[in-house]
Amino acid sequence: MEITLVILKPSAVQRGIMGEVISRFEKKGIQIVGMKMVELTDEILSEHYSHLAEKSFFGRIKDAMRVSPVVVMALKGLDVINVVRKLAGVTNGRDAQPGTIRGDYSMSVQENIIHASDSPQSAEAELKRFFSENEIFNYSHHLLPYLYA
Ligand code: YYY
Ligand code: MG
Repeated sequence: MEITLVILKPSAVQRGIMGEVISRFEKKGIQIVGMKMVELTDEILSEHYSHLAEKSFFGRIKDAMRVSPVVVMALKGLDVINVVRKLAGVTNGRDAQPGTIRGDYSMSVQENIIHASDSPQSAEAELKRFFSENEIFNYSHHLLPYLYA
């Protein structure tokens, strides 16, 4: 089992689609093992988007993540890092396939509804960045035998 980090960005909060997006993960059979609303700081965003520090839009995307609080989620499942990236769709909402979260809800690159970890290494670092150990829960998921049968 893997755990991945998802952020419901200000675009999800402002548009009032947090519930719909969370619902997609639940219906897929992904277990929510951590979830909270937080205001992100410029410091934590500089770390989170450090791979984009040289880009001209670095300041702009950090500001966009501070327009409102966000919801950070820890999601657990088999191969869940990959599965959630597929559910998210490609970065640009206009290119993302219909049926994906970005494909269904976004017409933008910046305002693309969710962040999702892109590898086991980034999932590990990102979960540590946004959650303390006691905020990630281990509980039995009664549907597990059916979900993965
Ligand atoms: O992992 P993913 O979110 O799909 O894309 P990244 O390349 O890691 O970029 C992070 C974030 O930055 C992206 O979700 C939107 C924003 N962004 C942008 O506003 N303009 C770009 N040209 C590239 C990325
Ligand atoms: Mg990324």
